[in-house]
Amino acid sequence: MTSRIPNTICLFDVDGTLTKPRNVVTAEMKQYLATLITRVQLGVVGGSDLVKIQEQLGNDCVSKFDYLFAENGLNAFKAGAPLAQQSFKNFLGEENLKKFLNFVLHYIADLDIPIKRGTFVEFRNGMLNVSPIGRNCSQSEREEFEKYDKQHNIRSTFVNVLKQKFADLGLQYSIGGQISFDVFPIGWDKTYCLQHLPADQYTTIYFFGDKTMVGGNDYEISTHPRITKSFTVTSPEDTERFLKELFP
Ligand code: M1P
Repeated sequence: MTSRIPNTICLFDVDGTLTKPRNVVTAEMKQYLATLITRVQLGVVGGSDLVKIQEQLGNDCVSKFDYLFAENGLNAFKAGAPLAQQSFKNFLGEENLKKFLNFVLHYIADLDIPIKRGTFVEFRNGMLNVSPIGRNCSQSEREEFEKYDKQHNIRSTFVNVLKQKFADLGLQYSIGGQISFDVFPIGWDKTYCLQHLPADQYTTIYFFGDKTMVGGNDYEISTHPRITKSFTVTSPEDTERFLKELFP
């Protein structure tokens, strides 16, 4: 691979970019990327964990790209080998984490909502997921909570309290689903992975993603100053079409 284009890398989102959403990569796309990597460096950045990315891109995917960034780069691989690991727990430290969790659990205990179930906090590697009703509610209970929350702003009020109380912790909050919100450090979106691509070695970075609109999970990286050009794609076929124009 000595004759590859210098200082240049193509970075790909997974869902909707290299694969159809929640699908497995096609044999054709795999073959195309295997050819392309002889000409230019390739990397993947996905929000999912490594297991999920391997389900979509194949068990051998870590060795098929120059860089593979699972969980936006919290779990990073270079040339098939582990490069760096980071976690929410390491970021906050045990003391701050305990204070935060204690406050969250007290707040939920004091919340007067129609029903509560179990698993009020799900501890993930890169974030906490907080649910006032509890994650193991049934589907119908989930839908009821969502309606109740729209009327009573349970989650947004909770988030505002946390923002004030823990303003010094550098956290951001996202109310994306029906029954919970996510808590994670500011900047732990897809731009997180760029720290693993040294600026003097990578002067040209092409990014390909389908959710590049404001609020989409590719937005921050697609507008980052280190991205030379961002391609908004509608499918894996669209990604391949752009690549063939870029690297005829
Ligand atoms: O993808 C949006 C959200 O989906 C789930 O939220 P909920 O269970 O509240 O519907 C969670 O996986 C959450 O982390 C995620 O942001």
